[in-house]
Amino acid sequence: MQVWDLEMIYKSLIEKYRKNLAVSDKTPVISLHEGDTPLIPAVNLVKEFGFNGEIYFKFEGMNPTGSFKDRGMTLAVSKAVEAGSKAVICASTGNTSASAAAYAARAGIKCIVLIPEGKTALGKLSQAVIHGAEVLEIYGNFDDALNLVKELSCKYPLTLVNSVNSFRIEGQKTAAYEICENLHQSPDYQFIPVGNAGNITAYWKGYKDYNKTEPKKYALPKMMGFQAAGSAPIVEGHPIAEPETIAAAIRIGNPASWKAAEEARDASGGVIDKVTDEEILEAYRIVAVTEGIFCEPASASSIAGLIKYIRRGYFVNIEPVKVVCILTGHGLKDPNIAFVNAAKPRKVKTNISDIINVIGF
Ligand code: AN7
Repeated sequence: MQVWDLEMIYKSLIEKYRKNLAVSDKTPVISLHEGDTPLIPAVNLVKEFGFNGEIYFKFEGMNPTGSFKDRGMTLAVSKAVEAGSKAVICASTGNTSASAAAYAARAGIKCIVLIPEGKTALGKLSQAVIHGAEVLEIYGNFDDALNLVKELSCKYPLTLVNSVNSFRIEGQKTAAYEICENLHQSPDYQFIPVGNAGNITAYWKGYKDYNKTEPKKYALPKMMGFQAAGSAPIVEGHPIAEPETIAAAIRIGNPASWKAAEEARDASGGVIDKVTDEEILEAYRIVAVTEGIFCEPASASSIAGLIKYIRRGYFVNIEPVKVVCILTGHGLKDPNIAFVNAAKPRKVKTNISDIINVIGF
């Protein structure tokens, strides 16, 4: 099969949503076949919690580099190349750097990433280095790194590909389109992790686009964002100087899209709330064990938020609802966390009776 046949079968995210994105015939499409991720009904979770309605997981871990960042990166890097850029730069807790490195490699341009020292999951770091990015660990946190790359991209010919680059948000809004296409309506509630707050902003934008289509069948969902308790600036109402959480991807103390996230919350009648590391890890295990879905801890904050609100009785005495939980990244990004939070493999002798003894049959 020739490559052009493959291009006919698969439409890149940019091709699929061309009319909704700021691209022209002159935009080179840098794609790794991102998007079109599964919307998985959480049938077991619904049973386990006796939930009054439907729960779906939008599993963004199925994107080519294993996170939702690819939706924004395909557009940001394509536009960078169109503008003649020879290098992209970003700050990252891990997933942005993995995605930027891959798309820059595909485009044949340089990628420079600044990450907080010692806090990046090995899976993400390994992606950035193998794609040939220049990876700089700074003695500071994500917020320090973001300030530095903003300044560097102003002073040098480096295109910033963090979500302050509006093409990132534009690309990421397509996930909301896919949900509406799959459900033939919008969900009533969307639960989503909040770190730098770009993604909640992007989804809100996507739902608003769909809400404008005629005939009217796409209402606006309530946006339910969740920060980790030790890194919850929007919930606390002030920046957190030294954010902490086991969910390193959302260890962010001063989100770039703070205002836009509040706008999404308020205009939708939703909430931005926090969940503890214990609640995040519980949700991380529950979704793995009951649904067979392995997401990373930051992603599990959306499920932790949903479980917290179910237990609190938030959905009692209302009509059955449709809920979508965004699982932003794949669990394989950070296998160490899984090992610390699950039963260890057991060693047995090489014979049947010992094996039967151990498994208890
Ligand atoms: C798995 O990679 O900020 O609220 O630098 O990796 O749009 O920031 C990652 C964030 C949620 C939060 N889930 O999304 C980065 C970075 C996962 C993530 C978020 C991130 P935003």
